[in-house]
Amino acid sequence: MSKVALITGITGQDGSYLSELLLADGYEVHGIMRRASTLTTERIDHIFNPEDRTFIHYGDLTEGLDRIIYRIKPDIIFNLAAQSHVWVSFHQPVYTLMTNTVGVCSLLETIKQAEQTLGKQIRYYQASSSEMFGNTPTPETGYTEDSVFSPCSPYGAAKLASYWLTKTYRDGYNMFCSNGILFNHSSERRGYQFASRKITRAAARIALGFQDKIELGNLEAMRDEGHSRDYMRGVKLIMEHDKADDFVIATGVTNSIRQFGEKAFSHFNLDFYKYLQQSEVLKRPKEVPRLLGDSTKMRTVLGWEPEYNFDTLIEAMCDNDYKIEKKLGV
Ligand code: NDP
Ligand code: GDR
Repeated sequence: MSKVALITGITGQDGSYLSELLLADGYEVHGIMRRASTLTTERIDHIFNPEDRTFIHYGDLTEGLDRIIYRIKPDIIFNLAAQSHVWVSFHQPVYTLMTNTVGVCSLLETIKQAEQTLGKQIRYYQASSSEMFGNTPTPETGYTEDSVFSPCSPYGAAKLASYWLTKTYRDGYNMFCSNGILFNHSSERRGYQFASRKITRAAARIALGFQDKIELGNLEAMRDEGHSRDYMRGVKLIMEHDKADDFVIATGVTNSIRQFGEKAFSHFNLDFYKYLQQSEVLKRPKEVPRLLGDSTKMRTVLGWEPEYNFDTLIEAMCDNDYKIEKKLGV
């Protein structure tokens, strides 16, 4: 019989890649999706077919997940849903905490009760973030699972509370609850509001003559950026491991947003600085200056290796955006 997986945040970047990996491995995949006034299933339309082990349920992290869990009786839950935008978290801090922390706590509590009622173990994955390291000085070889946390945004603080809740339920109730501490990852499916995708899309549009400038905030922040598909392979390994634990997933290389911009624009033989406008509004009250991850534990314990690097990630994103924007033609 197929294992039953439930994914919150299935309409997001990571949810779509994870669904593909789980389906390829024989899982029955259920996803939770919010009602929206516009279509949000673009990333998963190609895989969802209720006649073939894939199901969508309307729900929200803050309400009603118990009904779905009792109905589908999952073996494993991947909690990827979040208000995932750091800049937005400064503008909507209470909402961010309601979703990213209170939502997580009520989900863990529901799982605890459901394990007893249903008489089975339900594995739980928490999408933790490198934003939790915040202002902790970056170790030479990168942050590890043992580094000190020092978040500096409502998003980072909310994710850190949920990281601790996940550990608390693991240690306190002997539940299978694991944290993946994932560093930045983008892809051809990255949301357009994040710096990486905003840059590759703008570069493609400028190359096509559809746009004439790009507005960005802080260019000096450094990020360790990988590809979402590689990272979701890692998440699956974390959850199929024989014991619940916490793992850092990162490439081990860091670059500034400035370097990302230069590389993406040079992919189209464009000079980044000719089109750049700097905006104060896009800056944050507090910024994480330099993120670099050390994923030695992932590599040695679980045998994980990323396939993409900084250059191949940017190439893939630029080529994909060029294709999309050319087809749109405006
Ligand atoms: P996305 O922003 O692409 O996706 C977020 C998903 O969460 C969407 O499906 C969104 O639904 C859903 N969602 C948001 N709020 C709620 C809610 N209240 N109830 C139910 N669903 C909700 O993020 P990613 O796929 O990039 O990231 C996945 C997770 O990993 C997030 O938790 C993020 O914080 C975390 N993370 C991401 C990293 C990255 O670099 N990508 C790094 C470290 C952690 P909708 O489509 O309706 O908006
Ligand atoms: P981040 O990603 O905050 O690292 O969170 P984001 O792409 O939003 O910012 C990266 C860096 O770029 C700078 N920046 C801009 N950012 C955005 N969004 N828009 C701009 O116009 C812009 N100009 C400059 C930012 O100041 C920042 O330094 C991502 C999310 O996926 C989180 O969910 C995840 O937890 C972390 O990565 C790890």
